[in-house]
Amino acid sequence: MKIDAISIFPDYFDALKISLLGKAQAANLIDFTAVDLREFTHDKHRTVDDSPYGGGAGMLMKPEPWGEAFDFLIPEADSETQIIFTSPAGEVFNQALAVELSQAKRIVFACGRYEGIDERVVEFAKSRASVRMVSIGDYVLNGGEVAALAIIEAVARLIPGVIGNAESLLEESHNDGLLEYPSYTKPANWRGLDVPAVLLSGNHAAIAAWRLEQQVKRTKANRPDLLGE
Ligand code: JCZ
Repeated sequence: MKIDAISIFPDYFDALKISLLGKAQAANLIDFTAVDLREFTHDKHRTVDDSPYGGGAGMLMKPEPWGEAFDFLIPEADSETQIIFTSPAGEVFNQALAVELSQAKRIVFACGRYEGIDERVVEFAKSRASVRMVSIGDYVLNGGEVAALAIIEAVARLIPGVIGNAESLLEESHNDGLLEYPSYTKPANWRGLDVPAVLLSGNHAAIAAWRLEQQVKRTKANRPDLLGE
């Protein structure tokens, strides 16, 4: 999968060189490029912002550098490219969307800053590719880069070969919409805290029942919405 990001802070994406995603790039499973939006300006100060028509607080990203960045990355309409504008006003990201995006041939992330991007950029982007506005949750970040990183990690780990242990993915996928049960490793007693006895019992039916009970208890406490409550 080819992944690009347009940003005034391309260094944010250096994190993708670390760990599994770094290895996935070395193995050519994903090919990531961050482009600096300021490279598509022409004035001495490399200006990317301007004040909003109609008034209001703060600055907006002006459309012209975005248009040139899209011309560079997607010079003609491409039905195999997905453009994602990270935005608190987008549809909320979830695992189902991660699975859908993991099938894409190419994803271009448009990462805004300031109070966001001139809306015509979104309109224009639709003439080059399939466009979605995506939020990673109901809180406000300073820009779209961290949201894009979260989406990239969730999507990339679903690409065959990126995660060494395919079993992990399989186990995640049959969780029946419940949260994970709590897990423990050695030592059996740590700072006076015991691992639940059932996990040391060797009784696999009892362990499975205990884990399911824990999942339901946790889901009720932390995510009643998942139980329709
Ligand atoms: C651009 N501020 C892009 C996305 N879920 C979420 N929260 N905040 C964002 C976000 C904030 C931004 C920009 C300026 C995304």
